[in-house]
Amino acid sequence: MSKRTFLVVLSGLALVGAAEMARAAVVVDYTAATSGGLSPDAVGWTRYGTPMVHNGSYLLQDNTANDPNSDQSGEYLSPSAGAGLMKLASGQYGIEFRAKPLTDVPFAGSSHYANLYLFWSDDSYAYNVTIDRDTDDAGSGTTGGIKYGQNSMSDAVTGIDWSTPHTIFVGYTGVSPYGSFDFYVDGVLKSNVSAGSMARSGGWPFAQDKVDFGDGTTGQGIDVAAEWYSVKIHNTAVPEPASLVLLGLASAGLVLRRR
Ligand SMILES: [Ca+2]
Ligand SMILES: [Ca+2]
Ligand SMILES: [Ca+2]
Repeated sequence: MSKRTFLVVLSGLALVGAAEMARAAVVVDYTAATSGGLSPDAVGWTRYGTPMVHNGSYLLQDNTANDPNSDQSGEYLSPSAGAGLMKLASGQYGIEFRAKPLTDVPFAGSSHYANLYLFWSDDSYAYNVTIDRDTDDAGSGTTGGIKYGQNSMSDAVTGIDWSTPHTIFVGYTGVSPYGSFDFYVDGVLKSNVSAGSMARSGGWPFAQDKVDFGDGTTGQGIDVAAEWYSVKIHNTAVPEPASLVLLGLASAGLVLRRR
């Protein structure tokens, strides 16, 4: 290719990169490490139930320690990400969280999923995912994943070693009639689940265009523990395109240098 064509291509890449950077945004962000030691309810989120403990770099949800003989709940609901962001069949957004489950969520009853979960709603349905330390509930393992559902739980992702925290991104792409969710682990696409499979009937206005996280149940005889590092809402269905951003910057640098 000619030098001129080469420069035009590079300029185009730089523009694409710049446009992507401008378009992609985190619209709701709670990150424990940069919160100044403040819990979510001190920065605009709504708390329900037992507070989590801010441990410097994470929030500790430990309702196993909070009265071992009874079951607590404690969760935080975000501010709005903007009315209409979460729209069935046409919206585009991402729920991102970084966490580490310290105990397993076994599936033995219809409320267990909510002991360690995220919950959000579009204009038509609600969705929830559970952070699952041990996929087969055998007790000792740390290889788990992300599940969805309530009366029955299904695997969205398996094979996650939860001995360390991981960043999960659940990106929604709205296409008629339901669209689907892409599941990323540490920026790598792992699976795609139809939104119709995850949808819970009825709109849930309290969580529309918001995300709720933590422990949402006092029932059924278990409590679990987890570290929560961050919870965010993005206005795109893909994680921050780090490679594209770098490409854009590199291209811009090359173009500038060649002028
Ligand atoms: Ca308890
Ligand atoms: Ca609980
Ligand atoms: Ca489990």
